[in-house]
Amino acid sequence: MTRSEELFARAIKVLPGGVNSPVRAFRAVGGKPRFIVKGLGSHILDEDGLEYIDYVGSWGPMVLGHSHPDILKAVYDRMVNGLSFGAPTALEVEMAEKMVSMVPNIEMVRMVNSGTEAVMSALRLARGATGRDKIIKFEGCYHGHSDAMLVGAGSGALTQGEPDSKGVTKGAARDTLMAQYNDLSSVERLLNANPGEVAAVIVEPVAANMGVVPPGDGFLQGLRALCDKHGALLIFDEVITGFRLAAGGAQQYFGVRADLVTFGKIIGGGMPVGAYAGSRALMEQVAPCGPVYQAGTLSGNPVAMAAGLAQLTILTDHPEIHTVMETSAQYLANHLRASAAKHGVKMQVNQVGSLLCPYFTKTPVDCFGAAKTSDTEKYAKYFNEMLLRGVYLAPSQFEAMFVSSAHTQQDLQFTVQAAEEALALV
Ligand code: HOZ
Repeated sequence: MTRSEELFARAIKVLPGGVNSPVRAFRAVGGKPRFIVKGLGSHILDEDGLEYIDYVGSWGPMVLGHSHPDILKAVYDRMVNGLSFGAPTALEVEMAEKMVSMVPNIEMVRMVNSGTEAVMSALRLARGATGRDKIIKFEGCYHGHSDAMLVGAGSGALTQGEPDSKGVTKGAARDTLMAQYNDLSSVERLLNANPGEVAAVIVEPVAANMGVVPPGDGFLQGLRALCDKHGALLIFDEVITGFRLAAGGAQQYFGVRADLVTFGKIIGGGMPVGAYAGSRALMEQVAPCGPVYQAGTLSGNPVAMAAGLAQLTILTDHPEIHTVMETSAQYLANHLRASAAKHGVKMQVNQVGSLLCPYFTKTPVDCFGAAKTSDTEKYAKYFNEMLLRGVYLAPSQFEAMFVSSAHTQQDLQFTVQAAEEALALV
């Protein structure tokens, strides 16, 4: 028995499924999860001393790779002075100023503790500010696990085959309306059928929890126009795309304005954190300024702020990082396509910025329906062959592959060689 297997055997006795978040249980790909002891740059090391090139990157936040010395130093320098006060610290102000300076169209920020919390709070704010109840989301988009968002959800809910979770009351789900990603007419129909009732349309500007599905030409612009026409707010869930696609996130990358933006783990450099942000007029609806209540002892936690601020500072000091990551992702995507063609594997590779995803299907993947045509058994086989060769991919078809600025040319070459071998076997 390996050390990871031993730990997993213990884990399943005390943690549901042996894990604290479903996808990492490896159920979608078979086999046992690897227990990680260490990460450095683009590599992670497991309990058995096996090393992998990591393309999960803690599901997105490790844009600079693991254990970046500036981030570790910021955490250490902060933590020796205390871990949490439940009172304001200077770091929260600096962090909010930094985010406002980087992201277009936001004037104020409220820090929370996770992307789930950010979305839940932004929806409450949208409802409070508009006096409307309904929310439009897209099938296959994932916005964390708050009740109202566990309807047609992507990520683990989709992998698990339960896009509508048990335990969500009809009442909580009733006001969530479902549209189809990249299909503006589906949004328009819902807005027309619910006049004056839709508080917000929430979207992942790049859908990255059903694999990676880029917005089609005019889709995000069309959402903006529809929201303006119907008096609804447009919420960009940038838990994955924020500060990753560009310093200013998807708003900058696609040139489309959102009313509210939600962020997650990336603004903590890997520490647990989230935030929502928008115009002063909207954000001043939040307590203690306004009537929309939301609070949290660990919100703006100084250690998380220190890590996040260090990461965002590096991103602003080195504006070339986003191009470097995008170029690496393009390299991987091109080589994957070439290897698939060489071995007669029907594959689509979607790539936007530093996000990519190979789908085992002949159908171009531009929507949820097309994503579901992927042969998930083939993905599982491919995943395991890559793992055997020392490449750690998302243990589910319906997640993204995350490239960081720490991935070297050598890593990329190793990865495409491993993929070449794996694709010959699927
Ligand atoms: N929901 C995350 C993927 N989109 C997975 C979280 C985890 O297992 O850490």
